[in-house]
Amino acid sequence: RKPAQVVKDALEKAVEKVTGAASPTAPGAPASAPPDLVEPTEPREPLPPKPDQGTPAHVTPTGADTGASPQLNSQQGAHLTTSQGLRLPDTDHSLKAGERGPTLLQDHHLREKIMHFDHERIPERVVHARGAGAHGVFIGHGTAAAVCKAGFLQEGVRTPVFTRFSTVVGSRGSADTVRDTRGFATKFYTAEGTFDLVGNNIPVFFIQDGIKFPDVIHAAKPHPDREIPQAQSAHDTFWDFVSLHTEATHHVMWQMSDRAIPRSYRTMEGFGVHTFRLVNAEGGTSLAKFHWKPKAGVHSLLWEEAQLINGVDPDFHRRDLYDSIESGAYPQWELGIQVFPDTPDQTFEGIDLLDSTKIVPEELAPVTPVGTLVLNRNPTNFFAESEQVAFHVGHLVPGIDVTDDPLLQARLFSYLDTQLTRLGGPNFSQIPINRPHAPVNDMLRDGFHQHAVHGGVAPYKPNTLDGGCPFTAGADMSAFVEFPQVVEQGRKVREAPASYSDHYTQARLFWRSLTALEREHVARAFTFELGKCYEQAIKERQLKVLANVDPVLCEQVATGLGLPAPEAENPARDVAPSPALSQIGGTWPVDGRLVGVVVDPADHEGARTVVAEVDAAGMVPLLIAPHGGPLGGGLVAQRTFLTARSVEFDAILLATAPPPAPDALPARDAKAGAPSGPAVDPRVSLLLQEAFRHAKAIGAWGGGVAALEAAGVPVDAVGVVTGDSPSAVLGSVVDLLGEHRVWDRFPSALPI
Ligand code: HDD
Repeated sequence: RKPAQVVKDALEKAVEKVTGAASPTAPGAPASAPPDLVEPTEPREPLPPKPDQGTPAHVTPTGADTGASPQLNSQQGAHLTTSQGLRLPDTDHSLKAGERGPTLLQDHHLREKIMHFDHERIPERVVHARGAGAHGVFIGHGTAAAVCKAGFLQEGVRTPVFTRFSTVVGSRGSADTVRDTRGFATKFYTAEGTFDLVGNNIPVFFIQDGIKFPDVIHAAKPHPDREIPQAQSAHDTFWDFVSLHTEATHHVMWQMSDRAIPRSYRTMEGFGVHTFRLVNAEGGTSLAKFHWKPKAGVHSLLWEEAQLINGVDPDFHRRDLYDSIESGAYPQWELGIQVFPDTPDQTFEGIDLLDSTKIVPEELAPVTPVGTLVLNRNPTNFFAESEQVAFHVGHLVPGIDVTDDPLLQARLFSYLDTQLTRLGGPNFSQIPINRPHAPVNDMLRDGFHQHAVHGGVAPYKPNTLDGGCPFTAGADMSAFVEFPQVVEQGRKVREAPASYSDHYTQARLFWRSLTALEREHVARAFTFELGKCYEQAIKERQLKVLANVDPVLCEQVATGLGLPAPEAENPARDVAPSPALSQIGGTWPVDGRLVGVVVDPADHEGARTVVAEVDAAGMVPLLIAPHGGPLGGGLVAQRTFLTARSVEFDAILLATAPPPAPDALPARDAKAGAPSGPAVDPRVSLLLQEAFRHAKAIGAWGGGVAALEAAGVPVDAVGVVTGDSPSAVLGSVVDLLGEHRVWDRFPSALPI
C-alpha cells in the first residue's frame, strides 16, 4: 500500500472506533462527517465545529435582512510558508548540528517564528480591556430627520457597524460576569465618514470632569502593591475614593444595582451618557442624549449566579454573544434619542445637561426610536477585529456635534492618544477594522505601520503641484462644519458650575424608582462590597453617604456591616420616581433564550419532540445528557451532567429522573431527612435546586416530576410547571420566560 492509502485506512478505522459510524471515505457514508482524527496529508476544506463544542444547531432568523457574509474559521491554503512566502518542509524541528547537537544560528525559520511569537501581544486597553465585539447593520428609521441631518439616520439607510462590549476594570483575561459598568461602543461605517458612539450600559458616570479619570480608575483597579483584587470594585481603594468623592454616588447606585451584572450583552441598555448637539438640514440645533434599548428587554443575573458563572464559565458573555449570532437569534437594539431645546443655559427641567452624573428621566423627555441595530456576524479573528478596533468620541459625522461637557472634552483628547501606545502609532485607522467605508483623502503621511502608498508630491495645502488637490468641501457637500456656538467669554478657572454640587438627588431618584426586590439587591451589593473592605473608616464614611441617599438603604447596609446607621447630614431632595429605571415588569420576546433540556438517551423520540417545540418557540435548546456525543435519532448532547451548570440556562425542562451516572460523586454526605424519592444524579438535583433558587422557570413531565421531588423542588411552587407532555408545559414556560424570571418566587421584605 502507498503511504497515503495507509493513512486513509487508519483514518477509517479510527473514525469507526470513535463514532461507531463508517468514515466519510467509506462508500455510502455521509460526506459531511469530519475525518478529523488523524492529521490530514492533503489540503481540504476547513472542518465544521464539533457538535458538543459548536453553537446550538438551531436557527431562528429574526426577520432582518442581515447582509451577513460568510466567514473563514480556519487556517487556509495548502502549503505552509514563511512570512516571505517561502514554502517550508518542516516546522517542528529546529536546524541543529546533529540530532542531539546545538541549534544553528542560521535557522531563519526558527528565528522568524520565535521573533513573531515574542511580539504577538500588544498593550491591553488601559480600561475596558476585557470585551467582545460583533459586526452588524444599522437601519435608520428617518424619525430623526427634524433634528439631525446625519445620513445614516435617514429612512431605510443601512450602515455597516461593529459593536464592542466590555467591562471597565478587569484585565483582558478577566471574567465576564463581574460587578462592573459595561462598555457599549458602536462604530458606524457611514458614507459620510465613521461615527463612533462610545457609551456604557449605565447612563451616568463617576466623575463630572475628565481630569479625574485617572483618579477613579486608579482607585478601581487592583491595589498597586499586590495587584488584587482583579476586576472588582469590592476593595478599599475604590470605596476610599467614592466615599470621599461624592459626585460618584449616582453612578455607584447603578453599579450596586442589577444593571452591573447583566444576563447577556444582548439584554443591556446602552447610553451615550453625554449630551450631544444635533444639527438638522436647516442648520437648527437641539441637544440630545442617545439610548440603546435591547429588543430582548433589560435582564440581569442574580449576584449568586454571577459569582458561580465566573468560575464555571468566565467567558459567559462572550460565548453568549457568539452563540446567539451563530444560532440566528441576532441581538438587536433600537437606537433612541431624547431631544431637548438648545437653550443658552443648556438645562432641561432644572437638570444640567452638561453634567454627566445626571440623567433626564424618560417620563420628562421620551426616547424616540431612530434606528435599529442588528448584530449578525461574528468576527473572523478576535485580535484583528475586537482587539484592534479603536473607538474615538471625536469620530463624528455632519449632524452630530459635541457639547462642552468637561467629561466629553477630556475624552476628545484621550481616545486618539491611547491608540498611539496600544496600536503602536498614528496609522491605526488603516487597520482593516478601523478603515472608514467613506472615501479617505487625507494629507496625513508616513509614521509607523504606514500601509498606504500615497501618490502625488504635494501633501499640503495650498498647492499647485498636485493641481490644488484635495479641495475642501462646504456643508452642502457633507463637510463637517462645527456649529458656531457662542462661547462664554469668562475667566480661565478650575471650577465647576454650582449645579454640579448636587450629588444626591438623582442617586435618590434611582433608589426610589426601583421595585422593592431591586432595592434589596442594591442594599445587599453595598453590604457585600463594603464587607470586603478592611478599613473601618471607609465603611463608616460610605454609610454617611448612603444616609444622604436614603435612610432605609443606609440602615440595611449598616445592619449587614454591624455598624450604627448615621443620620443624614445633607439629605437628598425628593423628586418623582422614574418607573423607566426599573428593569422588572413588562414582557419580552423569548427569542434566543437558552433552555437546558435534561434528556433520557434511551428516549430520543421524546427528546426530539422537545427540541422541535423549544425551537419552534424561538428559543435555543441545549441537550443535557449523562454522557457526551450522539444520543441516537440524530441528536447530540451539547452538555453533560459533568459540564452543565444551571446558571447557564434561562429555563430547565426535563422528562426523566436520571439515576446517578458512573462519573457522579457517591452521595456520602447524604443527611437524614433529605428528600426521599428515586436516586437522581446529584448534579441534576443541583441543577434543579439552583434553577429553583434563582427563580427560573422549570418544566417537567413524566419521570421529570419525580426528579423534581427527589431534588426537593416543590412541584406546586410558582414557576414550576408540570404536565403530561412537553406541549402541556412549554406554553407556560414561554410565558414565564417572557418576564425573564419568576419574580414572585422572591417576596421582598424591604419597606417601600
Ligand atoms: Fe472611556 C475606552 C466608555 C469616559 C478614556 N471608554 C472606553 C471604552 C468605552 C468607554 C465603551 C471601550 C471602547 C472599546 O471597546 O474599545 N468612557 C466611556 C464612557 C465614558 C468614558 C461612556 C463617560 C461617559 N474614558 C472616559 C474618560 C476618559 C476615557 C473621561 C479619559 C479622560 N476610555 C478612555 C481610554 C480608552 C477608553 C483610555 C481605553 C481604550 C481606548 O480608549 O481605546 O482612552
